[in-house]
Amino acid sequence: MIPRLPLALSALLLAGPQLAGCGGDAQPPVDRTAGPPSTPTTPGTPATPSAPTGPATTPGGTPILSGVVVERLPHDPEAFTQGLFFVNGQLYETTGIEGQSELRKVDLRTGAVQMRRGLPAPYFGEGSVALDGRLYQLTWKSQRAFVYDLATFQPRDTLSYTGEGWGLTTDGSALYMSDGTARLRVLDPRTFAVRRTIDVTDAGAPVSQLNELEWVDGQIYANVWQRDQLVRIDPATGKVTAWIDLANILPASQRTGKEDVLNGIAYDSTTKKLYVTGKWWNSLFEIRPTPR
Ligand SMILES: [Ca+2]
Repeated sequence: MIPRLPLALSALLLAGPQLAGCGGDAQPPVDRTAGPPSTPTTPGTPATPSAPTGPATTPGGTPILSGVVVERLPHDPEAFTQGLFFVNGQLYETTGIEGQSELRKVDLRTGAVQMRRGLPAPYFGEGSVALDGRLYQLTWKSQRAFVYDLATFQPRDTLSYTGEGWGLTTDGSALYMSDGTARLRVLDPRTFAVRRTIDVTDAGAPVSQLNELEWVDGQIYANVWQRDQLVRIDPATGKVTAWIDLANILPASQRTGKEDVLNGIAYDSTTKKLYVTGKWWNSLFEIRPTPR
């Protein structure tokens, strides 16, 4: 916690509406203040945005952590990242856009694609995760999930669901799926039957636009679409237990203007390192959520 100095208080008031965690109609992100998400970030934003500064909580009292950058690694700027995860220290990624969607096995250190498989049109690839040697890939609006052999990327199964498919993660037993709303589905990995749902709220208000997901030591981390912040969710209650601020993690001076939004969270349980990237970003960042 930080003392309520005048500077800290004014930062808190300024940040309040963006961090209140309302639904999709809320004013988004820090990015929106500068224009569309693909444009460079606001002039005058802090030179070291990932430093642990700023308000320590939202107006509703939820902790805000800073995502301090530990290491910056290469990422394919042609990857419209939709899903990102590790299995035994190996990084995997799924990408989107109709006609360009892929499954990828990726070298963490170099960003090189070691194995790939395209998903043909009309499918628009979305989130992904692996469980028990099966790689699951969602599609945006086709209501189909494709299942592949993780080792070979050979197709194994096709499952169906209602609504849109956005993000996917696993606790090692069930799958957790987002669809752009504030509700996560807990799915049977063999059938995609819905075991239960989780309504995600922050200080009582729904947090919608939940996108890419990651299970990290019993908590779910989620990208909030078009925000430069992650939420950390208690899967038992759906309550947001922290915001992780990644505002301008990709510095404006290093953007080409093509970059879309932050998306992609992967936790390597073998090293206990947490990584994030974005759609068409040229970098993958190891971050450490740090209290302010
Ligand atoms: Ca993930």
